[in-house]
Amino acid sequence: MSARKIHIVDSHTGGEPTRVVVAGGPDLGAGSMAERLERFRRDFDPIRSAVVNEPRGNDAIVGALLLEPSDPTCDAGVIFFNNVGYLNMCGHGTIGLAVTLAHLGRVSPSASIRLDTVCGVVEARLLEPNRVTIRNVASYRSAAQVLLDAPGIGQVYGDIAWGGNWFFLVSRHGQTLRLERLEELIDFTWAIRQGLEMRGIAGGDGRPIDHIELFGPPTVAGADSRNFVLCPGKAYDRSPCGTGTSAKLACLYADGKLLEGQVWRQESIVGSVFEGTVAVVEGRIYPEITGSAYVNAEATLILEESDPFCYGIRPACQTVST
Ligand code: PYC
Repeated sequence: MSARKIHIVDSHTGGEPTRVVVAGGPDLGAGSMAERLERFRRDFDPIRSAVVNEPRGNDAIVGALLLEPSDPTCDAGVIFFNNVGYLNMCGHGTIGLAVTLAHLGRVSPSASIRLDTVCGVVEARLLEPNRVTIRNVASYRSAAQVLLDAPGIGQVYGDIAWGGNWFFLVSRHGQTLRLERLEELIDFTWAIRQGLEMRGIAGGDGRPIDHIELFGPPTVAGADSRNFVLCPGKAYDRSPCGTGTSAKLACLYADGKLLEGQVWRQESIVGSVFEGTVAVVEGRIYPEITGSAYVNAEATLILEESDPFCYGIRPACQTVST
């Protein structure tokens, strides 16, 4: 049988990688983006793993499968995925996708693009070849200052907010947010994640809270805050996290600490910065996030069935002998 070939373009947004599948991905047929995501999960999950996991990728990469939109007002559709599954939305990935489409000459370097995502339409405006503003889906806080007793770390309070994914946002945690403390920060946030699961604390729509976000003082001039974001597969976000910053903006707005149009500069754990504002339309909060992305590779992945790790290194592969 001949090998499957998948053409990808890699970029990073504030240090966080995005791998756009531009050709050779799975045929998910017609239907809404949510229906196609379910088809991806059910019938083609090994391809997700092959694209982002080792030995071709790594835990931090977010994949973006480029598709025809199901919403006719959109220019393209996209399904985001990671080392362990699928994302509803991805802010850094949307910025990376817009820069990638410009790099490929599929849109002009000053284009405005409407993207059909699993959780709604997201707009991306290219300001410069590498700089993009996205208007995210409506974001909101579903619960404020929820008390959590987490294994090994005790009590923490966090807000629960939606920014295209569900986040638990913690400001009082006693942690110093420095890259040198990566292992401690991962352990701490993973304990929060486990605590949320153990205690059945979920997002406003009952779905799991699979992103944890800590906030601390900024280190970059002009930034308002620094964050550390733990992603669902235990990787940390190198960027300030587009959906996480959206969730933060929704909380700040709800607390009266951010006005419509006022700029919030969110620094990441590696020192990259997103600028965020909110627009309020009919009472709903639409975050706008601006960041920079750079294309850094184009490649063809080869999926050769005789390769014992053809579909990536996953827990189920651990018993495969080479
Ligand atoms: O930028 O929204 C984001 C994101 C989610 C997970 C990793 N990055």
